[in-house]
Amino acid sequence: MNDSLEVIRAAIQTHSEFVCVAHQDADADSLGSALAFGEYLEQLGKRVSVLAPDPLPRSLAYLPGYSRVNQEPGSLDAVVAAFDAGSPSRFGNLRPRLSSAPLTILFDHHASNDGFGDLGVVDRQAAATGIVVLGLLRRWGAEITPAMATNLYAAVFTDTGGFRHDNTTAAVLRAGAELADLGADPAFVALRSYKWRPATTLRLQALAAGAARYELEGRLIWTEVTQGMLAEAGAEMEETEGIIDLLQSLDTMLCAVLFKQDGPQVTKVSVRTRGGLGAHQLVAALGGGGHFRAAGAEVRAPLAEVEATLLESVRAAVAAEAAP
Ligand SMILES: [Mn+2]
Repeated sequence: MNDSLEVIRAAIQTHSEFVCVAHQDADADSLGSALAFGEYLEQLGKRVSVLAPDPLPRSLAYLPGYSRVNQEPGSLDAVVAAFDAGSPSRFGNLRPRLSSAPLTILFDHHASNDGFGDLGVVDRQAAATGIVVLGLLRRWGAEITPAMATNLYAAVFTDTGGFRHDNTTAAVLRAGAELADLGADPAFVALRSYKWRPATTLRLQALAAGAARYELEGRLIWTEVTQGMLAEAGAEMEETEGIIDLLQSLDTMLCAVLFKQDGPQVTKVSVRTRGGLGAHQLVAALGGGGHFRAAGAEVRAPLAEVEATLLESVRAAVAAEAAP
């Protein structure tokens, strides 16, 4: 779904109140894009609230404007601008706001995007939703403040894994440079994104890495985070963020899978791939989605059941792939 930018701009001009919404388990791409776009709307004289589903990750507290998130619910007549999700199911406790809003505008880059929303810009080639938003703000001649630049830089930086994933193109690096010129501090964003872990997170990472299984000559690596491991580390579920990065650093891996026991009947899955395996295809049978290299799912079933189901199909897919 790609509506003309003029149609979207006209829709923005005719409304006075907006709610900018990040997705469940918000990341810097989703929340940074929502905060930057919210600031742009305020430049236009709009009333703006920025919302994120509970729980809002504390690790994003460095994003400018974080303290305003979820402070003002906004009116039910407000237009909803939604960021960085391919399906309305990704908005957790805020999902009813999307269906009741007079107008929903979606900004996204997921390969699995199902075209929800009344209006939207979905660029499946974009490395981040932050790139989509930056493109709009440029086209519309917005004044990009240092706070907006920092939010968009954090969006682009983290959705490229710190400019390391294969979506790190020359154009993405130029966008990073442009945002640095506009006031983003690359060293500060890098510090807070990848070098700023509480001890509980390190302990949890050690437990999860220690429990990792290596299969098919290391082409498949997977592990789990159980409620017991969280208790042992003194950690919250949001601290699982970096574990999939540990798994996917394995030299031999074609597929890395992390299973998270969110509750007795709720299991979350993260998948990363190399080579010809599409991560979003591997999680499709679980109702999940995402990108070619990174995808996830949330399943209403116990941990052991989800592990058994997904690992069976993943083993078959990995076994059919040539070694890297
Ligand atoms: Mn994203």
